[in-house]
Amino acid sequence: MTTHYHLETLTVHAGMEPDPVSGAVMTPIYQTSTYAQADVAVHKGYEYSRTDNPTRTALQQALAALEGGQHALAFASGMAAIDTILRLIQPGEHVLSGNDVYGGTFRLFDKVLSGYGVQFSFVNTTDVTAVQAAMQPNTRLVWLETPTNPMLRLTDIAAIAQIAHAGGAWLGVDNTFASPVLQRPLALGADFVLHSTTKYIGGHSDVVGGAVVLNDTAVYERLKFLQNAIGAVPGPMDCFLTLRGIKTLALRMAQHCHNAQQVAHFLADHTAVSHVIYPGLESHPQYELARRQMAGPGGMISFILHGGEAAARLVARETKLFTLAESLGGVESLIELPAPMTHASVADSPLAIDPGLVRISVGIEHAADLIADLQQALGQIR
Ligand code: P1T
Repeated sequence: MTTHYHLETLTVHAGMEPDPVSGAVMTPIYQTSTYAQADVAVHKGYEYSRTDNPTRTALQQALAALEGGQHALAFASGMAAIDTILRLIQPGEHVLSGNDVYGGTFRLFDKVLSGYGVQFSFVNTTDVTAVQAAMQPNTRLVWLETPTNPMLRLTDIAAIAQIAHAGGAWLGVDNTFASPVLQRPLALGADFVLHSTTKYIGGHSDVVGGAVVLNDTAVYERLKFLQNAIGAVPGPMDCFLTLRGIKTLALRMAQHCHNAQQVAHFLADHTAVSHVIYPGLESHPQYELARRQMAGPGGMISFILHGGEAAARLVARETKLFTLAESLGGVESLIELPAPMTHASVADSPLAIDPGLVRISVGIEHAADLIADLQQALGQIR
C-alpha cells in the first residue's frame, strides 16, 4: 500500500485490513497488555503490548504509507519520538539543530540530552551556507523543522540532505506543521520524518502522540528495539483515535490551507497588524520555496501587532472562536503567544521569541466567521 495509490486513498485505506477474527472493517482497539501463547515462546507475533499491539501496527502502517516510507514507529508523544531517535546518537557525537524549533525540542536537546554528552549546536537552517559551515567531523544528525514553529521559516530539505549526507550525518525533518499531505521529506532526501501526531495527523485535539517514519531497515530495527526498550509507546485507544483522524487528513488540510490563506490576507490588510508570517503570502521570504516544496502553505500563521505585547495579549484574550490554548492542527482554531506559552523554555536563550508574536492555528470552520472573530478582537486595541 505504498506506491501507486494517491494520498487521499491512502488516508482511508493504508494499514486497514478487515480484522482477521471478526471481519470488523475498522481496526479494533486491542485493549490488552498481553497475548496468550500456544507454547513457550510460540505466539502470533504479539507477546506484550509495549513491544507490539495490533492497533498500533495498523497506525504504524498507515503512517509509513502516508510519508512514502518503508517503516514507521508510533510513540506516546512527539517528544517521546524525538527522544527515541536521539538515542541513536552517542556521547561525544554532534547534532546540528535548526535554531527555530518547538520549545520542547530545544529543552530536550539543551537541558536533557546535552547532559549525557551529546553535543548540540543551533543554526539557521534556511541558510544552506551556514549549515555547511556548522557541520563538524562528528556531526551524526542534522535536525530541522520546516515550516518552523513558530516563525514559519522554510528550509530547502533537498539541499540540506545533500550537506548532511556528504558529512556522514542523517537528516531528520520534523514535518508536524506541514503534514504528509503538504510535504513528504523522505522523497526529498530526509532519513527520518518526525510527527507530533497530536497535531494535524490526529487532527481533533483529543489525543497526544508521536511518530517516526524512515526507509533504512537496519536503523528501523535499532529504533524498534529502542521503542520497546524505552517504552514510550501509545496505548491502543490513542492509536485508534489517531487512525480515525488520519482518514480525513487530506480533506482537513485542504480546508486549513483555504481558511489560513484568507485569514492571512485579512491580517496583512489590517491597520493594527505590522507583520504577517505565512508561507502562502508573497511577502514570505521563502514564498518560492513553499510553492516548490509544499503542496499548500498550511494552516499556521504568526503575526506581530503595532501595539506589541500588550496588544497581542489583548487579542489572544478577546477572540471567541479562536481558543486561547497551546497546540495546533485540530479542527478548531487556536490562538497563543509562543514566548510565554509554547516556547517559554527558549526564553533567555539565543532562540528567544519576540514576546509580541501571536501564533494562530486556523481550523476548518468557515473563514468568514474566523475573520469576523479576529476583526472584533483587533478592534478592541486602542
Ligand atoms: O507535544 P508532543 O506531541 O510531544 O509534540 C512535540 C512537538 C514536536 N514538534 C513540533 C513541531 C511541535 O509543534 C510539537 C508540539 N508543539 C506544541 C505543543 C505547540 O503548541 O507548539
